[in-house]
Parts: sequence; structure tokens; C-alpha cells
Amino acid sequence: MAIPIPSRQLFIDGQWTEPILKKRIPIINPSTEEIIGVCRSSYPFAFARLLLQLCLVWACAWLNPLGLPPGRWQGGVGGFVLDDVAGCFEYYADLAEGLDAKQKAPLSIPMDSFKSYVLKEPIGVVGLITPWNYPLLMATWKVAPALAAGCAAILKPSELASITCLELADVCREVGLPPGVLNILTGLGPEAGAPLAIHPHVDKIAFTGSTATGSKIMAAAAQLVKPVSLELGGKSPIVIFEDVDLDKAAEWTAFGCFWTNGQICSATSRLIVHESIAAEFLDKLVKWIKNIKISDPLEEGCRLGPVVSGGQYEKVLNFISTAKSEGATILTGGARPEHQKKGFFIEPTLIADVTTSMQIWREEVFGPVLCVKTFSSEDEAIELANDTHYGLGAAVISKDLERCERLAKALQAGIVWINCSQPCFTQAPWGGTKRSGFGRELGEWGLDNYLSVKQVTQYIADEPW
Ligand code: TXE
Repeated sequence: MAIPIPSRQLFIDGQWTEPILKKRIPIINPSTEEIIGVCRSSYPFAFARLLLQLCLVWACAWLNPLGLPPGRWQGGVGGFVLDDVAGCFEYYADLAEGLDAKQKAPLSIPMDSFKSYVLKEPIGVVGLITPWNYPLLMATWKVAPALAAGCAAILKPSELASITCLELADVCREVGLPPGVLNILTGLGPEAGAPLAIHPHVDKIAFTGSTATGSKIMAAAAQLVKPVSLELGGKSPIVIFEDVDLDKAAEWTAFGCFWTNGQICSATSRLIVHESIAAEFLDKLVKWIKNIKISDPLEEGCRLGPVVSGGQYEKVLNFISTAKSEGATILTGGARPEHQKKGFFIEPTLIADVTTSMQIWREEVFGPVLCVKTFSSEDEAIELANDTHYGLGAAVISKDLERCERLAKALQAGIVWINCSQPCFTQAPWGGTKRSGFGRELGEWGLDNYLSVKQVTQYIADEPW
């Protein structure tokens, strides 16, 4: 079924605006490789001053919590994971309501002649740069807390998936968000994203995407000592102990890596399994993987669609061929499915005989590729799991809950899942350690990302000090 793609411009100061740059970015359906729409490419230097002045005005004037009727966010958004998107807006609207009450509570300080309290204030104008996987949800994780904090925002979605984000603009108008509070600029990273990082009137950058781009943004922002929060790549482990129910563990393992085609920063793409059950477990896992239905996502029963783009398709296949050339063994998958003649489809792939120096063990694939190593002791499992520059997620599967708790402490990751992989809740902090970035999205931590803490201290004694 063909889905009509609305033709959109840029959303600035509450208006659909034609960019000065006439460049168009084609939108390609990854299932059929057909061009199904175009997206505008902006070049903010041309109108940056006007835009940012407008944002500054709103950042100063619009400090009150959103207070929007939650139900209305559900209408007209369009796109993926709509409940999560709506839930996230509702959650931050509620948190914002309580913000004033939490402020001004007196601090306990050791001198009676002084009274101190804290004000939490909007950081100002924030640049929100988001990736193509879960485009609307990733944008919402930033837009909702930023607006709830009272900031004015410029959202720069990925050039590969901007359309659903642009739909947010109509919702903003529908709910009466004042013009200029949320602006949406589409375009390429270096042209539409990079200027936000170096512009003096953008007070903070929140970014989700690759570690390489995150590092560039951090370097640019450092020139102005501009705060950044970064949610970057991952190479998350899933550790399977010998006491597990093999079927359940196989299902969580497959889900943890292949859900959304492995195109999730937190995908548990390194399987670390106890040697005593490895053969039987891998056998079950291979059977499970072979049963995954690969098709156009619009087809009934689809479990795995195409990867996002031709570039990503080539990149993932290169990872697989490098693994083979380095001596690894493909247990299942490794190629385009025979029945899919068109589209960027790749079979879910399981790779064994991996060493810790191989590219497939070390680098984020961002595709349906799982690699496996075995262990013999808990210490060895922890060492293998932590053997990565990344630190986003980690999963441990075992019936021994004390052991799971020990691993939860020992694993170097921002999120640890016990007896599951990938669940994500609006109330719980999300983010990584090491090269997976810093700062936390979601929960109250997500709101703090956009608030600046001000200490106010008053001298209250009569006599001179
Ligand atoms: O990501 P980028 P891309 C991984 C994945 C993928 C690779 C590249 O492996 O193959 O990254 O994908 C904007 N200044 N992940 O190119 O470059 C860009 O326009 C400012 C992992 O899509 O990180 C987009 O809006 N902004 C990841 C956003 O940054 C810049 C999710 C992300 O793009 C910029 C996505 C610049 N210099 C890809 N360059 C995850 N772990 O969640 C680009 N951008």
C-alpha cells in the first residue's frame, strides 16, 4: 500500500518557510528503493540571526510549564510508536507542572544568618540533533523535556527520516504552542546541524547519533564552552549463564539484537554465552533466527524489514565480509534473502569463531548482526562484556538473581537489563558511559538536561556581617 508523503518546508517561527537553499533531499523507500518524496535542505547561516533572535525572545518569555491537554498530542502526529511519543509528552507536561513547587525549597546550610534556595531555569535556546532510527520518538525524547523546561528549541532531524518530525509542527500549531518555541530545520548534518553547535545564540546541544559525529559536535561546542549531552553508539553485551531456560534466553537474545533490524544504539549485539550450554543454545538460536519473517514492513507478520538506506546496506555487508576474511564463521544469514530481489534487505546474521580484536566484536554495526563468544567463569564473562569502548546497555540472563545483581554492578553500562533486553520506559534514565556518551534522557534526568541550576543566597540577619 503506497503511503502519501506530505511535501513539507522548514518550520520556523510558527510558519512553513521555504529555505534559501534550493537543494532537495530525496526520500527513498528502503523496501523498494523508489523515491517517494523530497525533503528541503536548509542552510541556517542565511537566516540564522532572525531565527535565533526569535527563539531567544521565546526562551525568555515562555517560561511557564506546557500545561497542554495530553489527549490532543495523540491526534495528527503520524508515524511510528505513537503511544510512546504521546506518553512522553504527557509525562513531561506532568513533570513541568511540579517544577515550580520543587524550587525555592530552603537548602539546609550551616549558618542561621543566611537563607539559600535553588532556582532551576531554562537553559535557553537548545539545538536538538536526532538520528534516523525511531525519528519521531528520538525527537520527542528531546523536544518534550526541552519545552517542558521552558526552552526554545531548534530540531534538526536526520536527513534520512525527517518527515514524521515535520508532522510535529502541525501538532504544535494545533495545541497553540506559541510561534518560535519549536522550529524544525531539515537538511544535511554539516549544513544544517553543524551551525547549531558553533552558533553563539544556541545555548546547548542535545545529540543522538554516531560516536564520530558526537565527537565533532562536542569539539565544536567546546569552542564556546557550550554544554552538550550525547547519546551515541553502542556494542552492548548480552551474557547468558548456564542455568537459563534456553528457549526464553534464545528469544531475548534474538529480540535484543534484531529488533528494528539491529538499528538501535542499545542493541545487544555481542552474545557472551556459558561454554557448557553454548552448542545447544546456538542451535536453538539459529532455528529461532531462521524463523524470522523478512519482508516489507507493511506486509502482515513482518518481523524484519530492510535496513534504512543503500549506504547502510553496503556498510553492514562489508562488516560481514570483513568478519569472514578475519576468520569468523557465519552460523546463519550473512547475505541478502533470496526472495527479496529489491530493497535493502539483509538476513539476520549470527557470527561465531570471533576474537576480541576483530572488527565485528569491537565496532557498532547498526544492522542485524550478532557475534558470539563463550566464557567459563563469571569473571571472564564480566571481562568480555566490559571489553569495549562503549557503555550503553548490557543484559544478563540467569535464574540466580544474586548473580544478576553482582553483574548489574560490575558491567560498565548506563543501562543493565536483567532477564530481558531492550525494554525502555519514559520514567527511567537512558544514556551511556564511556564512548556511548554522557547525560541522561528520559525521566527527571531528561528534564535536568535543559535546566540550569541557580543558587540564590540571601543575608537575613539584622546586624552587618
Ligand atoms: O549518523 P550521524 P548517520 C550510526 C550507524 C550509522 C552511522 C552513520 O552505524 O551507520 O552512525 O549514520 C547529524 N554536525 N548511527 O550518518 O552522522 C545528521 O544529519 C551536526 C548510530 O545517520 O551520527 C543527523 O541528524 N550534526 C546512531 C544526526 O547528526 C551532524 C543513530 C545523526 O547523524 C553532523 C544513527 C555534524 N557535523 C546512526 N553530521 C545511534 N547509536 O543511535 C551529521 N549530523
